[in-house]
Amino acid sequence: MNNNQSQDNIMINEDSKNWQLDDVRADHNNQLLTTNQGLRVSNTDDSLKAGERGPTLMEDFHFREKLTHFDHERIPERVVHARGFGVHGYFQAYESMAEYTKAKFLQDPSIKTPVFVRFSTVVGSKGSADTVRDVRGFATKFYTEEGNYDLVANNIPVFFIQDAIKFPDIVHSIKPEPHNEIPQASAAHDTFWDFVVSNPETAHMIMWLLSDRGIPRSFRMMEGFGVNTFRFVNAEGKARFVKFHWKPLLGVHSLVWDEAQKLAGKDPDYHRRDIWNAINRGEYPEYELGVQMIDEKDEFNFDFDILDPTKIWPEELIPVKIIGKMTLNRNVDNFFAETEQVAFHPGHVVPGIDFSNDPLLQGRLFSYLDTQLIRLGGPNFHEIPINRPIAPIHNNQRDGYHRMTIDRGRVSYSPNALQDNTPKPASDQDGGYVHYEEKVDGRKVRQRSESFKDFYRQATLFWNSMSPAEKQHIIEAFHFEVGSVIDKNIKQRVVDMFNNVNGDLATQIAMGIGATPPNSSGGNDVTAFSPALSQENTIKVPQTRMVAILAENGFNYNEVTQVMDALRGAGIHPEIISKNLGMITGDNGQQLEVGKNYLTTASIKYDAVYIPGGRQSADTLMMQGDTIHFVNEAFKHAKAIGGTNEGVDLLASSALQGVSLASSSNQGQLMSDLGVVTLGNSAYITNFIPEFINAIGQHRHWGRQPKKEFVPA
Ligand code: HDE
Repeated sequence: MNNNQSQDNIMINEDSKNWQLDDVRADHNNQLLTTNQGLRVSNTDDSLKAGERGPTLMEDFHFREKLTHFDHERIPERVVHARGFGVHGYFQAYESMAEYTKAKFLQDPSIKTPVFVRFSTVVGSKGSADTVRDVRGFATKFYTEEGNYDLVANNIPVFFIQDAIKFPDIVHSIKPEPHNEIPQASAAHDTFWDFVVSNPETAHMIMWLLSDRGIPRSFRMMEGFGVNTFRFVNAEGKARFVKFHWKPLLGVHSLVWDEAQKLAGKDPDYHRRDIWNAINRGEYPEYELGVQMIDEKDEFNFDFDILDPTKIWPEELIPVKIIGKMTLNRNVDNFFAETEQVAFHPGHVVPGIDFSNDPLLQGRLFSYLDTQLIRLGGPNFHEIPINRPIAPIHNNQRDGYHRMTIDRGRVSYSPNALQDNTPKPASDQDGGYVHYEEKVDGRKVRQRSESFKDFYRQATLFWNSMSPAEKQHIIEAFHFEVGSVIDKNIKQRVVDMFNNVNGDLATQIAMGIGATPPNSSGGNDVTAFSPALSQENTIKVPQTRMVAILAENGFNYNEVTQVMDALRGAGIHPEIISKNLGMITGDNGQQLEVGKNYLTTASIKYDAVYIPGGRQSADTLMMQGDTIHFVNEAFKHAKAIGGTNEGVDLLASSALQGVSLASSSNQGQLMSDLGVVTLGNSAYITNFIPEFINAIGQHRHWGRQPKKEFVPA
């Protein structure tokens, strides 16, 4: 047989994967019901019985097929990252990266490479809540013309452990405790903190996990990090160490802990709903791909080991070069077929991307393939449509569970003469993958490199880089997580361990959890900080934010419509909330439709609140406990709040401590204080609107909580 080159020459574009999926999409609209054998079914509501009240008959093949299929509907959930949400999109390079890598999808800015991204939490079961405190997975499959490349990343740039052999231990410790399967999707329990204090290499990752990064506002507002050190290799064979970054164009933003916990009950699907709705509205999440590169010759020039996955490469030291952009623009047709069956593997690489000896990465290269075999039932998972590369597959692998390909011919071995020794290995020039020829020389030892043994200095760098509000959030997270631990010895050891990071931090932790503060001052000599680590310095834009407008009959129609139009114009989504669903009537007799009532939503689902004027509306709102609670909760969560005219009266009767409001004696006054924007007279509404939009874009207004700001002990 000839290797049919023309058949294999493929043109990749954004829609290539979508077209490929067309082969397996099934639309059952307006069709007659059939069995899986294609037999038309006359009744699917009554089983076949011997008499109307008699026993069901074995003969009922339709009943047995339907129930058997149902009984087998589930596959094992992922052992970690069980709860996830997948979306399609495409990636485009900004410029050719040929100087650094021969990976074709990074060469030509005109090529749109299709991608599939699965976001996930790590610890919880498939049915757990989205907003728990956890690391988020951010796994991307690039369907390139050279085969699939998987960038299996997290939203935190470091990991708990340094060697993959400890992975079962860390995961066992953080999962629900085995005797009673409690708690679900949470690190706040004894076994996890026992692991932490027994493994000081976890210190840096714990700082990130307990920071705001552990409770993202949205998948659309998270960074992604490849964590492990990889290699770029160019066409000349020159290699560089590389770390991968995703940077969201909406900035990096988080929830607050109280909000995250409440959302877990009120809307466990908060994150998946958020990205699903955004994509359906055409607000496509975008992330820039960045790389940090280190020359092979500079491998040992840093005060940390560049192969250690508990270390970042500080961006101020090794800048992130932005090399392209990913746009997520299509939701899945079917969750199971796509999101549940997608199989990622850091070993899915293309020429130009290679590995390092990072011991975590080396272990991952084994684990991901192994896990797919048990989860997806055999070695043919690459044939499941979402996993199929766009590049053609030719090899002598055959058979196995659920084989779909009908391989023709009698040759399934190599070398062979009967088929002119095809399919034959491709040379480097033909795109054959050649591993980077790293020189390795060593004794077989079960040991950790001495250069991996600095566990605290970067944890201190992280702490130093946090704003006062971020520091306070970390302390409160310790109070919750370690406060939930029962064993007093473990609690004390947490204090002692984090005294190595920072003495003030350890003292503050101790005070909240009933442990003894350290007697030595603690910490280390790191005084540096990295601005790139603080979310305070992230992109802040109002686009795609959700605003609740609280109104009742008699609301000021002109104000509300002007504000809604302006918000929409700024890419913000206003929604009217009222006691009852249906229509509410404004002060001019015109009506607007209510989006939600107080039972079907809550302030935690919005980024900001606006209370319009209208005497009757404001008076009704002031009588409603739900409304007052809504406003107070938004205030507590540091969200933007707007009020105009009589709406300001409602704010005045809420518990917005320490905030100055526009006064009714100065009707034209616009007041903007700590993210609360108020106006006495709607004639000046055009002044109010930009100020309110600006407050929304700030994400949160931490200055409201001065009493809670971190005060060194
Ligand atoms: Fe994973 N990891 N992991 N991991 N990981 C899995 O593979 C593993 C690690 C990450 O949406 C599993 O298909 C080992 C780091 C993501 O389907 C499993 C080690 C990072 C996902 C596995 C690590 C990740 C996984 C479970 C060494 C950040 C979800 C299901 C300690 C770079 C992918 C599966 C998806 C999933 C093993 C550490 C990211 C068991 C042995 C570091 C995003 O194979």
